[in-house]
Amino acid sequence: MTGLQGLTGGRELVMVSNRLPVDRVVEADGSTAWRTSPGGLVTAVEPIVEQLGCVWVGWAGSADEHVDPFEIGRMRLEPVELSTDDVELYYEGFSNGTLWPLYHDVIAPPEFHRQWWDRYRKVNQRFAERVAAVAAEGAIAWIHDYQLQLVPAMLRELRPDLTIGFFLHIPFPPRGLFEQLPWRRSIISGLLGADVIGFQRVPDAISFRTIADRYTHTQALGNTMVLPATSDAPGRTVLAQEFPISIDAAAFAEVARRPETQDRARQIRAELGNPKTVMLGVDRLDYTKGIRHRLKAFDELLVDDEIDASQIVLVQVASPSRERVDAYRQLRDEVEVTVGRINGEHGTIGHAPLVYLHRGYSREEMVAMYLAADVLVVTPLRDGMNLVAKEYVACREDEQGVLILSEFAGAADELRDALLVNPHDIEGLKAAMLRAVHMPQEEQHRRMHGMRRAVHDNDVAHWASGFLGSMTAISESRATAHTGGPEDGMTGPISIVPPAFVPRSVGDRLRRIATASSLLVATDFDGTIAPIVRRPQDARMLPRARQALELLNAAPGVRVALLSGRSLDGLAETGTGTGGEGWIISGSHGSELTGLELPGVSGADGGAPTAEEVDWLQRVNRRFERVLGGEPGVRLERKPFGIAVHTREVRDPDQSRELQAAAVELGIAEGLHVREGKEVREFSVRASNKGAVLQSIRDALPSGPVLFLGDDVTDEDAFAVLGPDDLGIKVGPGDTAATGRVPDPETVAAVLARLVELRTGIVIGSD
Ligand code: ADQ
Repeated sequence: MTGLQGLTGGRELVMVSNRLPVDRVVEADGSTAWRTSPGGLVTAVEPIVEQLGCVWVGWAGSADEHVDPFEIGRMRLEPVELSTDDVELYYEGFSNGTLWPLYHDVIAPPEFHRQWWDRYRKVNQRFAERVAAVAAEGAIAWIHDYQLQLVPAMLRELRPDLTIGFFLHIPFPPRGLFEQLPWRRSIISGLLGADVIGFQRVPDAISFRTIADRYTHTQALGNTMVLPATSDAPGRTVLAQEFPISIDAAAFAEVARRPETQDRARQIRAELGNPKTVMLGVDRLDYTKGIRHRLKAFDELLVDDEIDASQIVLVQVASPSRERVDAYRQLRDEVEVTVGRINGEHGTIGHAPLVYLHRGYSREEMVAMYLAADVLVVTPLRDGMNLVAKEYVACREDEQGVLILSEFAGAADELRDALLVNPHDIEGLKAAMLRAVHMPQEEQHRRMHGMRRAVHDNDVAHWASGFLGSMTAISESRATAHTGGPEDGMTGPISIVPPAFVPRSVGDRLRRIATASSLLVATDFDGTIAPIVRRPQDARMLPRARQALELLNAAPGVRVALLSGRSLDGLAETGTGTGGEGWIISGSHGSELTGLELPGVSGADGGAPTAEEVDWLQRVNRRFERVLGGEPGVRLERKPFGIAVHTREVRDPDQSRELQAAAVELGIAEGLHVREGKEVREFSVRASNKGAVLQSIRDALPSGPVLFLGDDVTDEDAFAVLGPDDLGIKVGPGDTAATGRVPDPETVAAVLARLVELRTGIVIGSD
């Protein structure tokens, strides 16, 4: 894994989690040592801190014990002490007896006790104080998981100089469940102390924003929550969105490639009696993981003689977890009785169809097990992500093996080529197990190939850079504000934080392109120079951005281009004009163009769709109108080459997503090109994109660097065509090919104003 170094902009990184990422082990000679502890959080985060170095604040794992700070590799560990009562009330009680079941679809009934809550608050305060005491000036504090949801606000109170991020590793519940929590308002306010709040899946983030909207005085603008100023705190913004976590896929693949790992995998199969099929389950022994359902399906297949007990083995690795919590003790008893019963009924002296392992293993042994397994069965009833599924895929360089995956795991969003199951549907689960056992190698190959690409493209470095990148963009804006950087003079008083200062990293690169003899300044419209608003027709370009673009276009050697997904007519609706100021304007994702003659791209008054395209469009419009036209909140926008389905005004986020999915199905059935945007799905009869049109525009102009700014996924096509001398600036969070990032349209306006100043010497004030 490479490329993380620049991510914190030289600031200290402080990780905060309930447990430190290490366990203390007693060696054979009686001495003690620290070993990395198993678990999702550690697996994901370890490779990041190995590269970046960090301070890590957390509990060392044993109650009533004081442990001095110590160092391992590039980590300085700062233990927080917990008493026996703290463990019982804050950890086993409120964290694992209230929040864990509540956030996992109430699979077990959550208990609400005021005493637990009271201790949760106190322990969170202790964590916040500890971080406040050890963090360097201006550090980035990254707080993890449900045990510490109050820490962001508590820490902000103590250390307003820090940039604070929070990542929730487990699901965030739907509103109907979260509202049961007597302390719901406090939890939301606690989280809103962060600058960035990350969730595993889109529905988690949507649910949080909806609830925050309802219970606090915040307003959601897309992924950003706007907190108004109060008498003792300035207004500020909080980014709340999904950042799906992943693994260090290359590191798993490397272990899998080692000859000794492959030998061990063969040995494991031999130890199991070389059965025809090895199935594997790997989970913390937790009631959310669907182990009971898995065993039930396996048992029924054996009872019905659908699988042959002598030809198959299910290896269930169940790592010990929360053994002092009642629900976990009961689960362990139940699983162990079931395993004994199944083996008693179907085993022979030399062969047991179920192998149950209740202990932790090294990374090498885990990988050997993944390689030995023909089928991995992952059946949680609810799971934030599930890294085991991704690890299995990362290890299977042979592109063999079948993954059965619950649709209720976050990983199901990316691993679409798995055999997706609803674990509550035992018949469906049995069918999937049978399919897996009999799946032809060709099909295994096809599915594994797709999944491997997903895991490698979105590895943990992507996750970390998305999350840290968002925090750093905010932190850089602040640092410039505090130290009065060179851009200071061009911005006026600003009431909302982060203020529109040009991040230093972007400022340096702007300086490089500003003096080129020819310069193309190209920008997206919505979300980039015009803030996102609920009704698309209400969007307006920020006056400061407009003024800057007009000055740039008037400057010798500079051309300004606007590249929008909107049609040219749709842009005109926003008062942007269609080239009156001499700008190059491209609409409909590159299908329309005005202000420059290009072959193959239609102008505002020429190059209309062909007769065939017109017929196609009419049919498409009729179908979309019939299927989606009557849905409340859906807006259909006819475009010269297609149709856009806007769902921003659909009130229920679940329904909005379903409608988007329905639109995509319809579009695919009609053979249209589909493009995903923020709460919009666009369909076009022509394949065009912003990258292609940007390339054509630059080819038609004198050669020189290009500045491109954009916020949406559709802008990635344009970032992708930029070269090393160009500058791409992504607005807001999310994966990107752009090399620069700013948090919001106000900062885009500041960037453009800065460019005007560098190029022309004219200083534009703030709006
Ligand atoms: P977990 O519930 O712990 O994590 P998961 O994502 O599956 O679940 O991670 C488990 C990790 O522990 C994997 O890396 C696995 O290899 C390792 N592991 C499991 N059993 C082991 C054993 N016996 N020996 C050694 N290693 C073992 C929480 C959330 C998840 C989310 C992660 C990360 O519940 O939904 O994916 O955090 O955000």
